[in-house]
Amino acid sequence: MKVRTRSSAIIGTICLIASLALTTASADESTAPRQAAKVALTKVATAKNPTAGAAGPGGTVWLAERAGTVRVLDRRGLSEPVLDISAETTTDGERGLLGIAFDKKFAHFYISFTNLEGTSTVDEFAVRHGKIRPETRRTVITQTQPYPNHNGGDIKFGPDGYLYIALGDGGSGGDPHGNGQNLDTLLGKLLRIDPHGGKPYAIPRDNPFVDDPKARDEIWAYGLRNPWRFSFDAGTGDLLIGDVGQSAWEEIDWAPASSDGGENYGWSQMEGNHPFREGTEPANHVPPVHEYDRTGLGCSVTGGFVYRGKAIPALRGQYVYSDYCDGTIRSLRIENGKVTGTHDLGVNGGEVISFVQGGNRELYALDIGGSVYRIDRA
Ligand SMILES: [Ca+2]
Repeated sequence: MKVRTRSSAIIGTICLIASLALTTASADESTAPRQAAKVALTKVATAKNPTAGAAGPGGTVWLAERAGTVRVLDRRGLSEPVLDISAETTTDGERGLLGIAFDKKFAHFYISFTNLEGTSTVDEFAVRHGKIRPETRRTVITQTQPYPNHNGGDIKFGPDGYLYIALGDGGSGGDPHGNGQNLDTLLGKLLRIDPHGGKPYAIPRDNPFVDDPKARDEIWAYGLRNPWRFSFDAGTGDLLIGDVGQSAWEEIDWAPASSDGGENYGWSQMEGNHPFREGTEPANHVPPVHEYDRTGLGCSVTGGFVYRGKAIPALRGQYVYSDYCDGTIRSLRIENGKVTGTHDLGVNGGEVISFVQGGNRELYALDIGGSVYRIDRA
């Protein structure tokens, strides 16, 4: 296994669990009937604690750095910051600039960060000719946070053109306020809003809880602990969520593109397929499509993307993901909502904090230590 260096508290504290149980990465690929795709990691840039990225206009890849800067990666390399909110965020706990997204026409750019009070915040900027217009900045949505961890923070536009926002359960440990199952809070949820349909945003009329007066209308799915990274399959529109576990089970959740929303992924009654503490499995629990324990494959899942690029034909259609504590790049073959193959792709991206899908649908892996890797065919 690779040697881990923890050169700074910043890097150490972003780990999404209370205790780091680093164990030998002895792969247990018990259901790998087919040969894994052969891939290589090509280091294409060095950023400062990159946390997230998004495909930008003109074939660029935009990268968020945790302390609050955004840089643009193109053929010439990584730019100077095109946005700097470092005076408005902190990097204690699991805080910082945690997500970025463009809408489909690259007309607006969104940032997701914790502000100086620790409040989760999504802001919007207009974009003209590939450049952010700072004077157009406005806040779309905020959510106060009771603790500095489990902020979620990923943001993505779905195939339906709506903005999805992942929020963790509020933090501490064990979901002390029961937010995961409480439909009266946005914590522990995946939200779905229309940032263009109203000010500050509109609720899509077909959101699953708009007719339930006891539930927040923004909620798309619930029962999530820390849905750190999620994505939509660029081929099918299916939703995949990497939900970080408490201390036993890391999980990948899945919903088909045809879903009407409202999925209950179980937390904090369930951790993966297992009752959490004395939890009772909810009748509507949607179990993970994949889970793994802490005996070898890691301790904090980093959700990725279904690979829809051209460079690695053998990987096409597989879900690529990793684990922050382990760093091995892995893939799942998922057919009709069932995992039919698990693969260790044989490369290690370090402390893999996020994946980015470029405009050409090739994938990048981000090491919080700074390395930006493109996943290539070996
Ligand atoms: Ca779950």
